[in-house]
Amino acid sequence: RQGIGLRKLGKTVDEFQQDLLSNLYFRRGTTVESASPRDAYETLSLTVRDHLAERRARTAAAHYASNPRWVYYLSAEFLLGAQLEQNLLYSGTGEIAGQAVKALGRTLEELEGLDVEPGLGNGGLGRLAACLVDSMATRDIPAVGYGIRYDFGIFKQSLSDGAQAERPDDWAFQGNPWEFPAPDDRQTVGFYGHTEPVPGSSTRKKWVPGEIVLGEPSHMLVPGYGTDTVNIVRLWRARGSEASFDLSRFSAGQYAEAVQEAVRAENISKVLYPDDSTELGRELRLKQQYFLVSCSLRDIIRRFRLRNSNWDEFAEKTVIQLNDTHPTIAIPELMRLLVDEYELEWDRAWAITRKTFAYTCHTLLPEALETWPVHVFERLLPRHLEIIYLINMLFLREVEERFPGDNDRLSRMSIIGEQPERRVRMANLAVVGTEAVNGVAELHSKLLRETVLNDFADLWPAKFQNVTNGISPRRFVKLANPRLSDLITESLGDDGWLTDLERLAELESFAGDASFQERWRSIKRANKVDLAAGDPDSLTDVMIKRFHEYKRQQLKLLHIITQYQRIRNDPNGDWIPRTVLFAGKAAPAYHAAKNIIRLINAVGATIAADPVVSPYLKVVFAENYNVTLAEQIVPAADLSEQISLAGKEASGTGNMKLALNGALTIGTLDGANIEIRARVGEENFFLFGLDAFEAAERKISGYRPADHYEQDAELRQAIDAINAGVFGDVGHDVAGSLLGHDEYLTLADYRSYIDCQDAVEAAWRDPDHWTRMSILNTAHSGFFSADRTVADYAARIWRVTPVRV
Ligand code: 26Y
Repeated sequence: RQGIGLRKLGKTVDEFQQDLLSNLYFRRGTTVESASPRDAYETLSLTVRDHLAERRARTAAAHYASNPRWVYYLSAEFLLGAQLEQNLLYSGTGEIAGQAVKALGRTLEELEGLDVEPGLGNGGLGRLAACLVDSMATRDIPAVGYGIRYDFGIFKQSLSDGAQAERPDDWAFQGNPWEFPAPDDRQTVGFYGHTEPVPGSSTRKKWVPGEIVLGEPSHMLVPGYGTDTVNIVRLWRARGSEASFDLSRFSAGQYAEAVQEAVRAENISKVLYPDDSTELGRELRLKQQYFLVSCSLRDIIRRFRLRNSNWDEFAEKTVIQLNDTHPTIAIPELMRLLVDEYELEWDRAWAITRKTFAYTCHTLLPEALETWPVHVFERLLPRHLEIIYLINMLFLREVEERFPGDNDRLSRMSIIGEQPERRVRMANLAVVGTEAVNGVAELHSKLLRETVLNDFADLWPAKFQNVTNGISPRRFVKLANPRLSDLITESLGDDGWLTDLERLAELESFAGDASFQERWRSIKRANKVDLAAGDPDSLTDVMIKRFHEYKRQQLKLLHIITQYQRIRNDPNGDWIPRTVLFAGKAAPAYHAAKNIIRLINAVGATIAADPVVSPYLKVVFAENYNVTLAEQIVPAADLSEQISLAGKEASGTGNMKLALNGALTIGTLDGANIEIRARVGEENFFLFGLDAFEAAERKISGYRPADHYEQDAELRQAIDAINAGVFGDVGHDVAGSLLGHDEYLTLADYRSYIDCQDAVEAAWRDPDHWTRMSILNTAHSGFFSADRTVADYAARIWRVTPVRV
């Protein structure tokens, strides 16, 4: 603290209360008597924030002094989750804050209920970004996350007659106490326009943009756990310049026209695109991407120049991680800045650029690979297209040298695709312009090398790596599951596992202990009571993730219908009560996924109305799945559904959260499921279905879903029930697509899945056996800490060393 010369922040309840009062008076501008709950929430948040801000100031001072190598994590999405509870934990003020707040007539729980999570992401990729910045801070890695401060986050989902309805998410409507605006660091971003030659130079060009937009940053604090480091996530918001307001039109009464330019500018950061994994190719999205990249690179360069002057040091001091291809225009943008603005030679600029970037791929789905029509690019970013052409020409020359005369290879590898129209292939650009490329689970990285990026792996085998994803144990165990956390801490003797998650292996010695098992079960039961989704003694079976056909919620649905029919056919059977809990959003334009949601709710309603089946089977759809809801569901789950078609789910991270909290997985050999199974033990994992190789074979050899329908009576009865209208008139489309193409081999895996669910029930009948398996899942999930993920990136891709504050 001496370093930054501050007075002490409150460390006792009394002092904390003093700080609350001064914040209430001086920053909130109100009094105890007239304070609303919102005032109390804001005041508490500001007071907690001060504790982190003090550490932030010391972190910034330490970083400035050591002029370290920095990691910059560029991501179009950050799903940070609610901030208050996390920041109480990370600042160590939870205890005194609770008491101080109580003395003022409020409770922490009440105020935490007012904390709105910034939904600035769609799903896995956005949440991964949040877990990684958490772990970078925890590991004392100098890092900044860069993203977009969308006015509207991921839409709010509700059900209306069982169908998904969407409402806008104006998340900061009442203000956001966690964010520090930094208007002095605003940047100017150009779009459109044309380029002009620069006399005397063959590579440099002058870009004259046709539109100028301002980027205003604000940042959120990202504290490390158990260390003093506090990093930041810097989020950009688009604004019109002063000149974008047309005063003369306004004076003439043309109010809409007077602001139209400003509105156009501000639309860039207006809303998060709600599509997960399906590329739409809207110009505004490309604008968002360039806006993020342009603001962030200028900020990175500004920060570099605070302590350095030689461009040859740039790549030593900087590594920029691209979270999927969304920020890939950073590659031509850095070239433009170095060549056109800082006047470096092309080859020198290219060497720096290639060494600076690394790229993480999160998909294998062809429809998720971003490509932009050349004409869109040319209009919006004319100079960048020229640079891409030059990068491509030089790159193809390199390929031609290695593989002379192999024209097919050249056209596959080209950054510009020609068929059916000319498009810029962002993944190709990302591979060509980076030092390292990684997938997010072993299988995914292998399939990237062997399929989608095979030609590139031939050319540069050493560039390709795997870094298996991970999750924050602080958020997804400590905060989400306090009961389990307390038991673990008690059993291990200390809470060091929170930053050294492999220590959970020490739980193995308790797995067979009857009284420990009893406590384990009672915690799970209490978590189910809290969740209140169904009978706490029923098997709580959860499928929580975005709705997508490749994830196969429709397969889970076929199992539910089969179970429903079995119970109806044998009402006096020895049935195991089960609560099936779904949660997840479908992209608003993804009709097939929305139909699956409707059918789930229709089936759920039919079952609820059936007195024979409803004692044994309940289907719940929890609306508006987000990080906060995940934190409530995950600790209560008995069974984790990870049933994507093998070869389609890059990794999955919900699978890790659930296993870590003692849910058993029923899953395919896909993504990180494979690594979970390898670690928790195959006897503690319910495996079914085709593997990725078999799935690909099945497709090639002419898959006929009707064969399965014809040969499997239970399957036929389930589909016939849908078509006969047993669940109302919804479901024809779902059944039609299953019997028609069944793109994701749902019917091929049906029998194996049903039989595996029977094995789940057999295991559930023996509570000691089940509990033992549950304990072993937690004990052997330590590998899936994002701290390990970050350590892998740091050692093998970033080559950064920690800086202690
Ligand atoms: C280009 C646009 C349509 C787009 C927008 C969002 C494309 C993709 C996405 C989001 C992708 C995503 O969330 N992918 C998930 O990333 C997780 C973290 O690596 C993986 O665990 C998960 O398997 C993968 O689907």
